Amino acid sequence: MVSAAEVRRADVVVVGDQIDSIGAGVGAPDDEVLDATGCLVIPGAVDVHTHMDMEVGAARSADDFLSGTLAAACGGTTTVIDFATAYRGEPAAQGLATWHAKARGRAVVDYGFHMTVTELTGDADDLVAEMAESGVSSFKLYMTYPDRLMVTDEVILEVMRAAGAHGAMVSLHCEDDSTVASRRSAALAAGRTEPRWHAWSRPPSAEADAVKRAIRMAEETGAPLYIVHLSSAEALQQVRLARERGLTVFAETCPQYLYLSAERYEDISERAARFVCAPPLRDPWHQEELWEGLRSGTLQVVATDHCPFTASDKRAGLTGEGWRDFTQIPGGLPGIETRLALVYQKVAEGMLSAPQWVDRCCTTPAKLFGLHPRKGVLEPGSDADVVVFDPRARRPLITESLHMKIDYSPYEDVVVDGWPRTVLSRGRPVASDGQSVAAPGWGEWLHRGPSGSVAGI
Ligand code: DUC
Ligand code: ZN
Repeated sequence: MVSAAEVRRADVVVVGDQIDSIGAGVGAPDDEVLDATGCLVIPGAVDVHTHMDMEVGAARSADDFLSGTLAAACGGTTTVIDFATAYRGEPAAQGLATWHAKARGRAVVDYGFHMTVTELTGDADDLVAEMAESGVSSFKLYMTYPDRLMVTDEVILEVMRAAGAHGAMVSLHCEDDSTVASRRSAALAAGRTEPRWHAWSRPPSAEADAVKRAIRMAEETGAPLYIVHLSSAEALQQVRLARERGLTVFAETCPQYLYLSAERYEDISERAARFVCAPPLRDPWHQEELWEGLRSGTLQVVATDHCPFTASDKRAGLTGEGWRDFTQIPGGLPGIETRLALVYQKVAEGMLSAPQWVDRCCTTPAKLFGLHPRKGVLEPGSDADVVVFDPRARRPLITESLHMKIDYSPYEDVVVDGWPRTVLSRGRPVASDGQSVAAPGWGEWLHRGPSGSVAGI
């Protein structure tokens, strides 16, 4: 059994939908037994960054709450937190209701929502209090995408102040939009339309500048800050400096930034567009820095930013009529099914410890987003979300072996040393040997409280 603290030999007794007891020789003679000999038994993984069934221009992320959570289950993820969005002119409660309707009766594992705020029409305290009552204790704000999502620093400061006072978490997409906007215009004016110019228009310095600004605002307001999808060494350095100063700043990275690089944009075929995401993939050397950030604890979480598009959706672009330049390519990559195994790969290679793997993929995300101790740990009283992970199950991450609604895999050339053999969600099998045995609607919505125990993370 692997926890965020240790590896030990133990039996885990599940009664109903919860963990009852853990230890050597616990359990009764007539209990049904799931033999996990030779496997690692870990808490169900928690993915705090997904975009299911999300409209982006004429496109829509390919996985809905059924297919996406089914794929999650097959890959060992038993809790997801998706981003409900209140678009401009829409009350937060309405955005939340829309996302409830997308997920209800479809999700096969438990799920919660963050609230994405795209404007502030009333009092930030009222918004945060209303969402807290509705079970949403985290907010996401964008420092880029001026057309639909970006908010001003004034709005960020107001939401931070209110969130800090209510124990809620503020997540920020950090890319400095003035840099992005001027580089975009320059590239387009010069007729540079290919995907590689997408990466050029969103350089690491734009991410680092925004991270620095975000940290300054968190310091000013005293609110905890969570930086989503950190992708570059320069941004990582800003997080490191802030944490060394004792600020309550957390950051996640994603498998695409750990495994893939900007070389993908050099592909002259249409394949390059499949790797368009924001922030973009970076030069290969950033990957080592990010892994080291995870190992040392400067980065606390691996989440996915799961936002898949099919090859034809990427081709059709945001207009639906074929993209004419990189600004019209829907951004996002699939990842909800492959995260746990891709991070475990570095345990197999000796770079991370097994407890660090569990910590970054299961325990800390649950703690930061108000789900602990119900999720993210195997302890008496926690939900019986259990993964029996077989470290001998080699698996090529090819499209045919995955359940995400995609017709290409970003990790076609990767073979991982380990895959979940059995996955339980609240005591019930939802995946077995990489195949789904889940029931649509089994997943329950999670009414989340304040983040609580973030001290020491
Ligand atoms: N970036 C992406 O690439 N996809 C989804 C949202 C985002 O910010
Ligand atoms: Zn995202």
